[in-house]
Amino acid sequence: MKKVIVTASFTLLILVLAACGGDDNASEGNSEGSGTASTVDLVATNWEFDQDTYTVPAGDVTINLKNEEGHHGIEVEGADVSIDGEGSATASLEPGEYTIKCTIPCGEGHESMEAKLVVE
Ligand SMILES: [Cu+2]
Repeated sequence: MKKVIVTASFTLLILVLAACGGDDNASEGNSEGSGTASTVDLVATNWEFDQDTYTVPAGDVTINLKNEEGHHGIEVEGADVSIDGEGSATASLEPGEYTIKCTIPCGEGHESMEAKLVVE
């Protein structure tokens, strides 16, 4: 019985490897013409973000929030962006400095849980 399982998972592994090998270029071709969209990845823990400052070019910015520890949400002061828990939001941002704040009362460090977003 064990041998069957080992053989099956080995076969699966081969299939996965084969599937990944062929399409390196395929996903590059379908950008939707916006050109300037950029992404900010925030990783939240108790009670800080993984960077003090995030810098992006002006234009459409997609912000992704991941909660690695605890439960946090964010808002970007001065921009129409808020994420409750994990998720993402997209906004068109003018150049300037924005403050990213945690919006969910998450414990003793909540009040100082901030990061800076610099849009250039
Ligand atoms: Cu908080």
